[in-house]
Amino acid sequence: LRIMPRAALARQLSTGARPPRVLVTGSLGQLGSTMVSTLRAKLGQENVVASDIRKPARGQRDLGPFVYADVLNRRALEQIIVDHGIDWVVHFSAILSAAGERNPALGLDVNINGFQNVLELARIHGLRVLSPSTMGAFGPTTPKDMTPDLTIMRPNTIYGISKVHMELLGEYYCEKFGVDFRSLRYPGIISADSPPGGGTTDYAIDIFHAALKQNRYTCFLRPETRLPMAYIDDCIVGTMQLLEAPQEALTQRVYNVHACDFSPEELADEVRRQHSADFAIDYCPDFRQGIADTWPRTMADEPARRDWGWNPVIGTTDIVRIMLAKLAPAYR
Ligand code: AKB
Repeated sequence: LRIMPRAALARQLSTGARPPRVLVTGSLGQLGSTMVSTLRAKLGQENVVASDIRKPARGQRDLGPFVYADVLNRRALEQIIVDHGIDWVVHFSAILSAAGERNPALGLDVNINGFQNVLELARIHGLRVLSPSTMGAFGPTTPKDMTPDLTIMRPNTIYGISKVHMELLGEYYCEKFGVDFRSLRYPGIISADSPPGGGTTDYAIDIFHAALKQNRYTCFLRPETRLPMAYIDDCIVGTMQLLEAPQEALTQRVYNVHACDFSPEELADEVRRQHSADFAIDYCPDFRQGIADTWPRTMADEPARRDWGWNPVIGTTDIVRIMLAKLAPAYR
């Protein structure tokens, strides 16, 4: 892949003279707030501009620069990039799988047009772009176990289709224009910090709130539905590693990442073990079952481990322990 002078400059910035200035889109979403605080701890408060189309909660606003940014408005986005001297964009704005099936037009607009705006601005202004992809980019004909990076990708959800478009377009811009595009295919991400937003893996967060609140949960997936998952700390560490990796280390632009995998019945068993033997779960599968059925059960992620050090350390037992401990005070 061609390395543009601007990319070399960005690399130098990451190790030397001044830290890169980073714009995070969708910063009030499930991953955004943790990513922003991690970036700020590393690069300095002023060097990380958080953005969203919502108003930050009280207290969040004082933590550092925050701007309104609608990724569908290219000129307004460009103004932010120019005014703040942005070097890197972490593009988190997206409509997730379940929300995309509820509103396909919105999913297409935000995920495709929003990403195209970011990528085009990256070309014009020489930005590094990290935009996550997902296991949802795989589809019903993809091999389900130890799914490799390169395989059949024929997703049948708006989310999956738009993320395959993102992956391919990012690779095209990298190859053709030298845009430093990077992406990783997230599994379901579990976090206690902010509520999930319209995903198929949300059950693995909802279950903890329900267990603490009423000691029972009705799951929208069938008991045996195994999916790849990761705790947010592993996810953010990995995202930072890929964001900061030297260009030469990257042998590809999109990487699978997998930390652990479990089914709703296995997660419920662990909740019973750690929280309450009486915890009750029943199952009422809805349209999200149809989505989950098209996704991998496990993903192979050797290239991410080899190229930039992906090394998740938090497994299912720890996830349950951490989630219960973090959420418990809110239900006392
Ligand atoms: C979703 O469930 O849509 C997301 C994802 C796997 O990308 N959590």
